[in-house]
Amino acid sequence: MQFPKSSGSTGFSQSKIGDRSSSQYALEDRLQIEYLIDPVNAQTDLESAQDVIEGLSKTPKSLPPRYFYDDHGSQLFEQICDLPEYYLTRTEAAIFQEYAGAIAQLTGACEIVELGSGSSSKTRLLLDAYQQQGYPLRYLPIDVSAGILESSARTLLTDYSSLKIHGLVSTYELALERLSPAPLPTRMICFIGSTLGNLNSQECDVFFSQVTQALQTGEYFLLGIDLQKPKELLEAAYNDSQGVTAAFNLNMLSHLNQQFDGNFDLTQFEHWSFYNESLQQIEMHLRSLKAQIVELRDLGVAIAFQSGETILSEISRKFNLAQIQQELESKGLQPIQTWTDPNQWFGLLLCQRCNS
Ligand code: AVJ
Repeated sequence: MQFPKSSGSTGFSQSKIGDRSSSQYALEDRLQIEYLIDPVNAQTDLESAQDVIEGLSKTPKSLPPRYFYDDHGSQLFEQICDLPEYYLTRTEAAIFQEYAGAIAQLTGACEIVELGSGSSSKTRLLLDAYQQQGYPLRYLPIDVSAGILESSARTLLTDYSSLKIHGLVSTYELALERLSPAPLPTRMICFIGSTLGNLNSQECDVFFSQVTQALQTGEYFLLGIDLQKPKELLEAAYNDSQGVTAAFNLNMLSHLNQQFDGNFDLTQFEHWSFYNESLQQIEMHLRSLKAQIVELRDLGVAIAFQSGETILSEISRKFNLAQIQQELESKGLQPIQTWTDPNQWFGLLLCQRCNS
């Protein structure tokens, strides 16, 4: 099947998923999933393959972090979220627990759009708050991993009987370009879990502009970011004692093997991560344990590694609240309220698109 490329201007495939046995009708009727990318054969997406070739051809080598998230990678990430060292998820969840009601009150009824929805577990706290206010529940999850998008959508629909879901299997960029007008009077784009940390400051700039473009005046942007803190806490969170983060990092290579008929030998690479204090970012690398040549046959490339050579697989930036507030404001996203936890480890910002 051919899926449209991000540059394409025509319509995209659209379907309701699953069987419509009569008992399930109500649930299926509240679910729609659109594929803006082909989740199975992304090698048909030349732009995406180009990323990989470019990243592996330059010095130092790098790969886009979204290649972490095949279905197995998404599962490993869920495990990371439960690790004792990985304070991010539970700290952000605690902030939601405390302030989701305040968020719902500030925005009023709105459609919740979530970039990188994954398992949608924190989103439940928001849905609960909107439900308590008596607002209609509409959710537009966006994720590159079709498996986790579909399964979490189904679970949510079972748990929230009036919820309507319109999911997009898509990259953020593509989804922000293609968002059709909100069915409710207003919309809130959520980018939580500190996924923003994956973008360098230039990419961050572009991303904020894309968010501004996708919003109407008065609509909302909810941003969750990891804040600066001592190096020891940060490095423990990205080098957990059970090795789940290492497995998550290495899984990117197995994803590439599957996607592009590659022959990365996972035993000949190792996980390496550290906090880069001058750039205020965690860096995750995959380090080659020997001199070797790896082929990605579908892409027609052979990549030479020196012993000890690294691939940068992810940056995870740690932010300063005041600074990010300024940047948002300069992009037409006016921060109207911020919340943190008692340790000030994690920050949640609600912004409103202002006119101009
Ligand atoms: C999903 C990008 C927020 O940077 O903490 C977790 C990904 N990488 N452990 C992060 C991740 C290693 C995570 N984000």
